[in-house]
Amino acid sequence: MATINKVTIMPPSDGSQIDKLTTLETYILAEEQRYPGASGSFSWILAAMTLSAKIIASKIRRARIEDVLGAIGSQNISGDHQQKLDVIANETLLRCLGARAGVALLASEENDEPIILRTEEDRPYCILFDPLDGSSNLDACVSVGTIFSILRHNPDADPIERSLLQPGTKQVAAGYMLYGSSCVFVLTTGHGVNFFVLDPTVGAFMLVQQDIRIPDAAPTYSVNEAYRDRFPAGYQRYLDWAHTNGYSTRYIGSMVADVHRILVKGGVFLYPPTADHPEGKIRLMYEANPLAMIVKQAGGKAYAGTQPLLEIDPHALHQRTPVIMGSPVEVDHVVKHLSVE
Ligand code: AFP
Repeated sequence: MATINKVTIMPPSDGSQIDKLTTLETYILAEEQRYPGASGSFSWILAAMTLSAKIIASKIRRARIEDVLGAIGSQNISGDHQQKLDVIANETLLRCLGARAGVALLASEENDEPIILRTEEDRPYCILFDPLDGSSNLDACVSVGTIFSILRHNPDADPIERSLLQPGTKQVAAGYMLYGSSCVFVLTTGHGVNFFVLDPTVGAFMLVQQDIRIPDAAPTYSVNEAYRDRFPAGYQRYLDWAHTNGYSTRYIGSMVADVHRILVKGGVFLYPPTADHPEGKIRLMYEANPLAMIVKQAGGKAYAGTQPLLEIDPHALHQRTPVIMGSPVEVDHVVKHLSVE
């Protein structure tokens, strides 16, 4: 018999390791038992995430029928053209999370400023999220996802919004929901990475893989190679090396989907700086940091150029960062090419 903390799981009769009857809610309650005296607010926050995921997943499935595809004509602070579903996903998360007592601050890619909710609770949390990563792909029915990062609120932060500006190493949990051919919820609370899939027939996320490990190596890179001439020389050297060493390329254009594929199959995701965007495109606080925590917890690596990504000391909520993350051997190949003069 396997145990998830104190929850005992009966082995399935077909000899496989997981009975696929452990829901995300069961898992969260079992996690809570690690911390005697826990108030339960963290579990309520994760329950709000699963509710949001189910709502957003159903909206995406019905998007063409309900005529909520396409842009709304405005841009967010990062300059992205907001899609109708960006707004719907953002409102869903703000409403579900905003109602939870343990949430002090919320920050979203779609809101210029963070939302200060309540800071008087005992040990409250800050939650940062990208409601719908890859949303410019929605019209083409490509996988998109929600990415989130959870930090402890720092009551000494002055002004209070500075509580959000903590390095990725301080994250207490991170996860993503991927709305693809199945709806996936990948979560780490700092003790490995667990993988859940929404069973639409019962309306619950079921644990399908515990402590998922990223393959050490796989000859696949994921980058928008059309920008190659605008990348710094080290990245171009890496691409030349990959071309002559039998590498293959896969690029979806939704980072959450690209990183999920790499988590499962191995490889490396790159979003380098370019001549016109020296900081790269990916947002540090609610895209790169949470995905980097997951990749690292699964045994992978994550860098911003030659600097460990999770160690970046943030200076702004919407700041961008270059990204290299994935299988440890593949990340090392890239970083080695950056270091050569
Ligand atoms: P959107 O959410 O606006 O579609 O942007 C997605 C994203 O931030 C990230 O998920 C992709 O990896 C990246 O942009 C793709 O950017 P390029 O189109 O420049 O390759």
